[in-house]
Amino acid sequence: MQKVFEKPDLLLKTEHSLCPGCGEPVALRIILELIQELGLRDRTICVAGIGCYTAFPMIMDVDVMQALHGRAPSVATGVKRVRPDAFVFTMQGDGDMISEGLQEVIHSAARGEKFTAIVFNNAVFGETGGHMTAATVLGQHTKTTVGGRDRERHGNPIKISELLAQLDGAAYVARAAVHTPSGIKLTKQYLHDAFRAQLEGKGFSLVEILTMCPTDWFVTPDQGPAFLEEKLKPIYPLGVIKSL
Ligand SMILES: Cc1ncc(C[n+]2csc(CCOP(=O)(O)OP(=O)(O)O)c2C)c(N)n1
Ligand code: SF4
Repeated sequence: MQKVFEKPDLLLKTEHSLCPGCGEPVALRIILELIQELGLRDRTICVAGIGCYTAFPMIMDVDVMQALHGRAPSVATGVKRVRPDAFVFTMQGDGDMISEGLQEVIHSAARGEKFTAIVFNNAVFGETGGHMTAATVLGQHTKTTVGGRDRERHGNPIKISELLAQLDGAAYVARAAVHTPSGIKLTKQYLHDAFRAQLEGKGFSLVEILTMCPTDWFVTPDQGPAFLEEKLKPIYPLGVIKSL
């Protein structure tokens, strides 16, 4: 039988410790495929935040620095400034970037730091058990918004891509999702364009990737894509928000 698809070499093994139906391993695979296809492996440095994706460095064959919760953009700033020849990307969750480290990413984008920020937005603090983040959508039931997120009580969700796209230092900003095959293809295209923006020295780039978290959405793994489509996508529309 002819082999038509295989894992990228940079993915050391296909087993992982994340939940069945999680979207984050899908996003990781695309990132590693692109790094391999663009021949960036030897100059890549990833700065990882803290969340379920913190398990990924064990299975990715690229250099990774671990940052404190929310601080990855500041660490990436330092890495890129001392190694301008390196290809640098951050890997954060919405809890890490939008709740705990919002000022870090805003200032990095405003300064036009030349790394690519990647945020896996599943609208919850996944690893610690499914609490509300700044990206939790109104009405969403989490461990800390038991009756659903309420505008008066908990405030409105922050749309990180739209927020950062306003800043002059941001060269490329897009939002993608990995809940369908066409979404996965588009995610790869947006990541490619963000990586290019960095390689051409245009400025800060961000790709927000909506990812499934069936465990903390209290649905079964097979219901994750529909939940993302119905609850998250209307609030977080997909597409390129800025491209200089
Ligand atoms: C300063 C600090 N506060 C809280 C924590 C606990 N903590 C670890 S992982 C995590 C949740 C991460 O959520 P997110 O970044 O959205 O990623 P996910 O787990 O959903 O992939 C939290 C709150 C921590 N490690 N450091
Ligand atoms: S808790 Fe959510 S984000 Fe974490 S591994 Fe499970 S499905 Fe993925």
